[in-house]
Amino acid sequence: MDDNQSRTAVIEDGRTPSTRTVDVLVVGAGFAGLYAVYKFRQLGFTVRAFEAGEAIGGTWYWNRYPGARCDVPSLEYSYSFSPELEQEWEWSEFFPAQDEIERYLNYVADRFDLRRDVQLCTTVVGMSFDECAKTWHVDTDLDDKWEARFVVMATGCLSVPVVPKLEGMSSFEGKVIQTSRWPSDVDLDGARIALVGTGSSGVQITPELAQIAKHLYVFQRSAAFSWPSKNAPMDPAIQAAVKQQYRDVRLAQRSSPGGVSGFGGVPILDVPRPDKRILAASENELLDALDEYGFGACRVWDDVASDPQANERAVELYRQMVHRVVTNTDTAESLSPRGYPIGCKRPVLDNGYFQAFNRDNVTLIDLRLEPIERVTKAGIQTSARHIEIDVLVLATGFDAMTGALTRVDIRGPNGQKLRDELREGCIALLGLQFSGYPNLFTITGPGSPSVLSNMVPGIEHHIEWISECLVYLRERGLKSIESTATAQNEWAEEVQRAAIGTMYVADTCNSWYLGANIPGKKRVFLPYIGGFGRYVTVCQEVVDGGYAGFRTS
Ligand code: NA7
Repeated sequence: MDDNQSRTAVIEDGRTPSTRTVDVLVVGAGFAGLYAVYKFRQLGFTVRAFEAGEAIGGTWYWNRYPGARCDVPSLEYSYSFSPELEQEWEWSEFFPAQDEIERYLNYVADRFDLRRDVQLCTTVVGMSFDECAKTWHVDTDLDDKWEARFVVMATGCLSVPVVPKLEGMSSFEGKVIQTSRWPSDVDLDGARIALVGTGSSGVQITPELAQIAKHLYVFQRSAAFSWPSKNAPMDPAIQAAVKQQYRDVRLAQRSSPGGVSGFGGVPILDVPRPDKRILAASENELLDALDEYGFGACRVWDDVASDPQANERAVELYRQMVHRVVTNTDTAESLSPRGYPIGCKRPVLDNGYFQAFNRDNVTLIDLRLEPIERVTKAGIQTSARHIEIDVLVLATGFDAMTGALTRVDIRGPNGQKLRDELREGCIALLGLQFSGYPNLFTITGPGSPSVLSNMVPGIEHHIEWISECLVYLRERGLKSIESTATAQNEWAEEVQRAAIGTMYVADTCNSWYLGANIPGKKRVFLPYIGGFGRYVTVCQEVVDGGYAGFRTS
């Protein structure tokens, strides 16, 4: 970083001509990778981002399935680093759809001339740290070699899809499409479609597929908790008002529990603040709440989040609401969640999910009653029948938070592999850095609020923290920084402690936050739930303490 030009020249002059050098190598070109390029470049570091996709956008490039939409208000799910950008960009809907976010990111890339430092269609496959040179050696699938003093993994939290092992899948003669790898040129009009998976992706795509399919079969393993998103076209008055007070909005985000300021409103939260106990409520009060707030009724009581008995009472209310909406009693019963609490998995926001099951061309297959035996060349054989289909859509989730890190062969100075440590449930100090892997940073990694808060402020905060750290090192002539094992372990304990008593870690809860959707993945609660605001304070205290918990050299 001190004199990159001459280092590059020396290297190209003789020893390893194909090795190229930058100060900071970034993996990924979504929200995080793009801002990293902007920020590090602005501070005078040379930077190169590698992106496996054919275009920028990360999550919002890959997840182009019909109905894909963010569950954070658009005015808040946006960069804060440029006041000009904040004013220029006009959001068209309250919750932004995939294509609008992708357009936004492309606009940002052009607006700040970021593309020249982003290399597309390139997968980083491995990296090892040279202790003497304090440098990472990085390999890509193009067989080119890079050296970088610092590596920033901007690889996303939900970027490695889970492909279920369904017997006979290779014999299927129709199309198989993963929602997170949705092709741009597919036409499903009039097709017989099987959809497997009813998390956010499955719930969002169901009403869309229902409108075009000859018949849609939704294969459900667990019933989802989903709430009507109440999405609407952007109100110009709200957009103008938020733009006028964007600095306050951003400050409020950084001190809030979830990285959302609430300026401009959040329609889904249009219920009174929970301040009463559901266990103390009468049957009439419950019914009144259901009449008034519908699916939102279960959010009105404050003991639901912490008391399993109260939670079950709220789930029962939720089930009653499903029965009110879905006309077929058996289908409604299958769509009614059982066996795990509200607040265990990420809540889903939908746009007519339950209503879709009232259509004649939509059938729910409850896998608890009718499991899949195998996929055949023409369809799916369940324990009860053979269903002929043309297309199999998989909305079966991701190896969340650590999947993209374990896919790269990352080796520390002694040859130790990060993927082995992640398998054991290792959590990064502040979700930013793993002990034993100097100069390697993770954006919104395990141990940070990450997926529990608004990702964009979380990403910006991490990149700004890392940039400040790199400047600190540069100003002092230091070449490396590494979290200590002690500090990392203490933080990992704090991350687990913070989740105790929440439904996220209830005995009956099996979610991707806990790695429970991946066979063999250690059950550890990966994100930090102590609140984004509190986390920002902790990170600042570490800096103020001269990078307490980190070792520099
Ligand atoms: P999720 O939320 O992990 O959902 C995956 C769904 O796929 C879920 O319903 C799973 O059932 C189901 N699944 C997974 N494997 C199978 C098999 N083998 N058979 C049947 N069903 C299966 O992923 P999404 O993509 O929907 O959402 C991920 C996040 O993206 C979301 O939380 C938002 O933050 C955005 P299960 O519940 O495990 O029984």
